[in-house]
Amino acid sequence: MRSDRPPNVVIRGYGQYYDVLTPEGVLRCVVRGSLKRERRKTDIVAVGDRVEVRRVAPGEGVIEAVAPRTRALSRRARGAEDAEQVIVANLDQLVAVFAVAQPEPSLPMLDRFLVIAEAQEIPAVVCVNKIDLDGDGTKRRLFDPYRRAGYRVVETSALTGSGLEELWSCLAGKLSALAGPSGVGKSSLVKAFRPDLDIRIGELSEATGRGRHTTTVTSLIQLDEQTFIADTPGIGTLGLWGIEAGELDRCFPEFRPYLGACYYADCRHLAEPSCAVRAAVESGAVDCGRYASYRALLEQLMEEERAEGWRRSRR
Ligand SMILES: Nc1nc2c(ncn2[C@@H]2O[C@H](COP(=O)(O)OP(=O)(O)O)[C@@H](O)[C@H]2O)c(=O)[nH]1
Ligand SMILES: [Mg+2]
Ligand SMILES: [Zn+2]
Repeated sequence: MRSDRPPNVVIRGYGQYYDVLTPEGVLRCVVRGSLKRERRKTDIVAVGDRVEVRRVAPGEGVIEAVAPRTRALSRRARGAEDAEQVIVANLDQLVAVFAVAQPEPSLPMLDRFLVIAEAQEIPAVVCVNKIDLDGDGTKRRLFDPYRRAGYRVVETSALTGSGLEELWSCLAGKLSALAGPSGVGKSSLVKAFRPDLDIRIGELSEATGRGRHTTTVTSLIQLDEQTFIADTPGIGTLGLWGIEAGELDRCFPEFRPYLGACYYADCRHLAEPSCAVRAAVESGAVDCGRYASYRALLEQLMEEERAEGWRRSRR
């Protein structure tokens, strides 16, 4: 693909149609027939893909080719027989947004997002918003374990503008997905960078606002020529699919220095003797809240694996 001009980026998908941002504006595109006939274990085109398009009419085009993806955030089935469903292609990082208050932060949910990012090898950043509600500075301390685990933690207030420069330095030139519960200020942060856009503040996402299952639509918001935010209501519903119980420990970066040191090579760090991870928790080197999340997620994965083994045995 030519690199002497800004590439065309898929910013939204609607069934068979994709909106592609080109230097000449947005084109509503279909996918070339011969591309569709290639058998692939992944979506042919996804939001975030860099593509070659041919304009066929004003505002309309055909996607002729798709550049190889650097990485993708996807829904994966555990079995290799099912294709993955790409949520965002070429994602540079996941930004997990939580508030110090209103709503109170759910650290187990943060841990889940971080595990999903680690498992899919997507760099993750934590954004702690609404620091204007943390007058005495105590609530933001809740996020210290994440700094110690090696994550970048950016403190912001979309209300006062505090920390927005640091957040910008972390977003600039990248495609980032914002993930976080509703009400933490994701839309407000995006609006702070693009006040001209019609971004709704204080609205429930479609997925939670309606009492039924809705297909989650991902779209890209352009902050500047090379900076994009993926508005992905779907991340909240991402299961831990595709993660095996035995690889969960690696998804906690601060556990990694200890992983070779347990007595049993396949130690799950529960009740096994001479467990280096548990020893690190007891000495305070590993945060006990993070370890509690590990146990809860492991429990869930082992439960899923048991259920799956049972289903398979009945086939
Ligand atoms: N105090 C305070 N309120 C904020 C901040 N950012 C957003 N809000 C408010 O929090 C509510 C939810 O914001 P919104 O951006 O819609 O959150 P989203 O659901 O994550 O997109 C709105 O009433 C915002 O005005 C902040 O930094 N400080
Ligand atoms: Mg919002
Ligand atoms: Zn262990």
